[in-house]
Formats: sequence, C-alpha cells, structure tokens
Amino acid sequence: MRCRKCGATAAINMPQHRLSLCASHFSDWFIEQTERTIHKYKLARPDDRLLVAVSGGKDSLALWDVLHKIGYQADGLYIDLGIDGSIAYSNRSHQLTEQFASERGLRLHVFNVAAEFGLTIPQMLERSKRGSDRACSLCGLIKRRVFNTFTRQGGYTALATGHNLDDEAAVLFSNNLSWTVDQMQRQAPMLPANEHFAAKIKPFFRFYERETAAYTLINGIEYIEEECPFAVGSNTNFYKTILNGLERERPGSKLFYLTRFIQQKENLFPPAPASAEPDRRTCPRCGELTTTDGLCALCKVLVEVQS
Ligand code: Q46
Ligand code: ZN
Ligand code: ZN
Repeated sequence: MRCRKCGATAAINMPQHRLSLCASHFSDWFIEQTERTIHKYKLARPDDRLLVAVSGGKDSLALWDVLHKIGYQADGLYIDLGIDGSIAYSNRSHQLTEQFASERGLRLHVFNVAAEFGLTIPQMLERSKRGSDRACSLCGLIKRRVFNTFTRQGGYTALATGHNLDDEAAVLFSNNLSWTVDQMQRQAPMLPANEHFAAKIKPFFRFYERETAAYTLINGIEYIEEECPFAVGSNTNFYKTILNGLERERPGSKLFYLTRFIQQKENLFPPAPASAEPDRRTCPRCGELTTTDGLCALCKVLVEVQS
C-alpha cells in the first residue's frame, strides 16, 4: 500500500476514509484533522487557555502534543489515583506524564488523591460498601469533581479530554441499548460551561483508537500501554469489541454511527423545557451543587470511607 500524497510505503491504511498515508503525511493529516474538528464544532478559539486531562495513556498525551503543536496554551492535569497493584499503574503513568511535560517544557498540575482525601482509590473501595466492581463509579465521581474545580479555579476556558471515536461510540451504544435518553442527549463533542460547570471538549472524538496509537508511535510519545486494572472486563471494553467486529465487516460503521448521531441529535430529542432543569441545592460540607438534600454524592462517599 502506498501513501496517497507521496507514493512512499504507507504506514497506515484508513479504510473508512479510503486513505493510506506514510508516517510523515499521517502525522500532518492527524494535526490538520484535529484543527478541522476544533473549527467545525467550535470547540475552542486560538486564544483560549485549555486544561488537558492527562492520564499517561496514548490518547491524552497525543492530545496534549497536538494542541501544543497547533499553538494552544494548554496545561495538563494528572490525577494520581494511587492505583498500583502488580503493574504500578499510577506510578508508571505519573512518571510518563512528568517525562512528557518536561521534555516539551509544558506545565503539569498534579492532584494526589491520597494526599488530599487521605486514601487511595483502592483503599476507599475497601472501606466503602461499593465493592471493587464499583471502582469506576467512585473514581469517576472524584475525577469529575477535581477536573471541574481545577478548570474553573485555574481560569481555563475548557477541559480537553482525549476521548476517541471508539470510546464515544461505545458510550453511545451502551446508552442506546438501554435507551438512556438523558445520557444520549448529553453526549456531544462539547459541553458548554455554565455557572457551575466548566466547559468540556473532545477534539479527538472523530479519531479511531488505532489512529491515536499510530500518532504516538510515529511521534515517539512514550505512554502507559497497560490499562487500569479496573478497566479489564468492563462493559465499555465489551461494547468496543462488538463495534470492532462490525467495523471489520463494514469499514466506517463506527464513524458513521457516532457522527450521524451528533448531526441528528437536535432532530431526535425535543429541547428540554426550562422546568426539566434539576433543582439544585448546596452541599453543606464542600459547598458544591447537588440535586439531593444534604451531602453531595462525593461527600457522602468521603464521609463513609474517612470515618
Ligand atoms: S482510572 Fe478510574 Fe478509569 Fe481505572 S478506576 Fe475505572 S475510571 S478504569 S478511565
Ligand atoms: Zn507520504
Ligand atoms: Zn459535598
């Protein structure tokens, strides 16, 4: 297979675009496509200050690299979850993120869950009634809060995450199977900011996972290849496998499934009436908003595990 631009041996073939490219032209194409996505979906303006949620994995490091190359002022935030076990997942991903930032002279914030909350994620799980199968809901609760607070308090325009098309298609598929309409309505390349929540953007949402992997390989970005131990056997991975089977038989299915949904969303769902906005109160412990009386979901967990 030959590169469409220069005729050299192709490094990657992307059947969904009927496009094969050599390493150098693929790298250029990847950066151009990111700029095009940002422009088309109005994700950011050139003078925006962005905070990149970096995990040490390929998608978030590739995103930080590309945003920096495009010229955005983009700082990183790494959350040390204290998930180590046999593969030293947090230690290794933290070290690779530090290395990435220092090689490029980028600013990295680090939030250490154990230092701030007194316990690592696995220790919290042991103490809570949630059980280890609920690791991701607890971890997600903490990550959402920390990312939101940092983005707002740091004066960033938006939080940029490395979610790729495989991630987004799997979420849509999962919500589709159960017709979780409120979640489907919220799925978008950008969630705008409001009084309480920072804007979130996903500049890689049209890239297949193998494309972000190829970008990191071609650009010599070292990332943690192991998955978080809690992700093994997750529902998301199961749905990704199903969608990959579909993609093998019908190239372009994943891209079409997600992008057509994003285009059609306005027609699929009626606009929410003003009264549909949940009633919000303030958590007496942390001062953040909550939809229930008393403590917010995060404080409930913290009180439970810290006592
Ligand atoms: S880090 Fe946390 Fe993920 Fe690990 S515990 Fe689950 S949510 S899988 S992106
Ligand atoms: Zn080429
Ligand atoms: Zn609270």
